[in-house]
Amino acid sequence: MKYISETATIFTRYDKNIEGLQKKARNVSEDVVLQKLADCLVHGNEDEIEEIVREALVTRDPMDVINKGLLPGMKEVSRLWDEGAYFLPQVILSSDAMIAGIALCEAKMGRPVEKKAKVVTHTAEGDIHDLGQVIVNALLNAAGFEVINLGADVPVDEVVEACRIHKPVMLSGTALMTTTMTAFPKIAAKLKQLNLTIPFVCGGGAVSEGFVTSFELGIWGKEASQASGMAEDALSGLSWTEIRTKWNG
Ligand code: B12
Repeated sequence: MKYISETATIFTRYDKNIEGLQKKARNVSEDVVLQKLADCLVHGNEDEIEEIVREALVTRDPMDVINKGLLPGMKEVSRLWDEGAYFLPQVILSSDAMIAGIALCEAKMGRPVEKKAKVVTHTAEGDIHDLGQVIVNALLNAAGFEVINLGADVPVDEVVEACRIHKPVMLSGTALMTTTMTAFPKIAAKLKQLNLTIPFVCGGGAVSEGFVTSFELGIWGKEASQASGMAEDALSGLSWTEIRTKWNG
């Protein structure tokens, strides 16, 4: 019978490993408070994040808090995941902290009483990665658009039906997986069949410009910050082809 002589490596405290890796997270800002915010996100500390976001919002613009603190922090989380350092539990904690932080920024931005026009937003069928969509929602709201938020994992027909009912100036889609982004051309084809030529801005880590511009109505959204500018263009009467020409290469 064989006996194992070295047992030290059999049981691994992943939480202890992660403590070390978190210390290796890169600094993302020279602003002490924004750095504290990014660190808090990397540690997935939902309890503390609210206090730090409130502190940051005292003297900073909510957009800066999102773009210079929360987003770079989440990029570090993505990097740790890509390097195999983080597992699902850590990423879930970080994304919950991110959502809590964005909600506070959104509340601070305030919402104009009169809405300019409707924009339908969704995350693709089968996909629960909704952080990009949450940011897009916050920015569109802040820019005065009425956001019809369908949430995540939305069936193709539900998206099409929402467009038929609400007649939005723009449709937004987010997909983080190669398996789910295939919903976008299906939605676009169904909209075309109904003669609903709504500019359909598709973003999310999985989608590329080449993919999105390969189907009619599709416009590639690289950064969430483009969403309100694109919606303004749609509101001013630019067609999906004109918006694509303006924003895509
Ligand atoms: C966070 C995360 C999760 C979280 C999601 C929490 C949430 N509420 O979103 C949790 C832990 C739940 C999760 C689960 C899973 N995940 Co995950 N996850 C990630 C991770 C680490 C970060 C993604 C993220 O949120 N990025 C930050 C956001 C802000 O980026 P974004 O959405 O792309 O948005 C930006 C732009 O694209 C743009 N944008 C987006 N939408 C729009 C719209 C408009 C209009 C505009 C203008 C712009 C725009 O603006 C934003 C920036 O400004 C990535 C790794 C990575 N490197 O990306 C993996 C990743 C996406 N996950 C992956 C996988 C496989 C999964 C799981 C299947 C794992 C599992 N085995 O269970 C499940 C998915 C279950 C499902 N059915 O969806 C894979 C996908 C692989 C692929 N290409 O198909 C990735 C790439 C990891 C990897 N390298 O393998 N995940």
